[in-house]
Amino acid sequence: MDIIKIDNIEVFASHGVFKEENILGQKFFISLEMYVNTRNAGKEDNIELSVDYGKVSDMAKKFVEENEFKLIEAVAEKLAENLLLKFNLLRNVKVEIKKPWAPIKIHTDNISVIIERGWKTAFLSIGSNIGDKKGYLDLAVKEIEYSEFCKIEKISDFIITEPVGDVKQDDFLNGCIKIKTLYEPYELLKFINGIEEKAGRKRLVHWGPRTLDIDIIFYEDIVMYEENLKIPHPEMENRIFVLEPLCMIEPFYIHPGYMVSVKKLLHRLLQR
Ligand code: PH2
Ligand code: MG
Ligand code: MG
Repeated sequence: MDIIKIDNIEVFASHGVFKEENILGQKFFISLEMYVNTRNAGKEDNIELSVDYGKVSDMAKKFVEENEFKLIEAVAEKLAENLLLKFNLLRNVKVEIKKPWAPIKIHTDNISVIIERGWKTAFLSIGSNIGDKKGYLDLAVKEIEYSEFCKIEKISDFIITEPVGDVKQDDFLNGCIKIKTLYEPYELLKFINGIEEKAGRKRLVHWGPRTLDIDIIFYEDIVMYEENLKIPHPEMENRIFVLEPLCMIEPFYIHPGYMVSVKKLLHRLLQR
């Protein structure tokens, strides 16, 4: 990926754990590596097709000067977030915050924090089998769209599916959504649980009827198997109601545990 790089924007600001630092202020340096596809801007020689480094440096300087944090970790985190939200073509950003005069009792040339943040791809499965099923799925889409930390890239058709599992219940309406998100996996889980709550979801019967269920199917190529969050979704390969809509929007996405495409997983499931 192409990079636009800015080294050592000098600012005078008041970040620090000690109150003397907040009162007196000191020098900081901001360095940025911005991952932007510059192909079109380069071919067309047009600034509108790239990220304007003048605007970025102005914004970064202003942000670091006008806010006050205790930690340079927080300066870096919030600055990265602001840049990713403000500049549409920015996919990823590496931020370094240097604090060369940090008041510690030994001499160093410099102390800094370096972080990399960016828009991550995730796939969500949505389902409903109580009341206004389409209304609930539309609500999920609307809430995700509304969050500045998520951008919807693709939505599958919604399909009617028979309930899977032992509980006798009404048919489901199911779909899949591809998003880009600034949330990390647990933050994304908390966000979608909030939407389920808004839809009046009550957790009465395990695998029972629900107004709205939102599950994380994939998050980049992360494989995690923890008590409260398992990615990829451990049942997805057994569920037509996940694989069929997923195949509509991204048939060749590779399952990072099995290393086969979702199209192949669907094919195998249908042959069982
Ligand atoms: N969700 C379940 C259990 N069974 N069956 C269908 N058809 N669709 C679902 O979304 C579904 C299910 C648990 O999440
Ligand atoms: Mg589920
Ligand atoms: Mg769920």
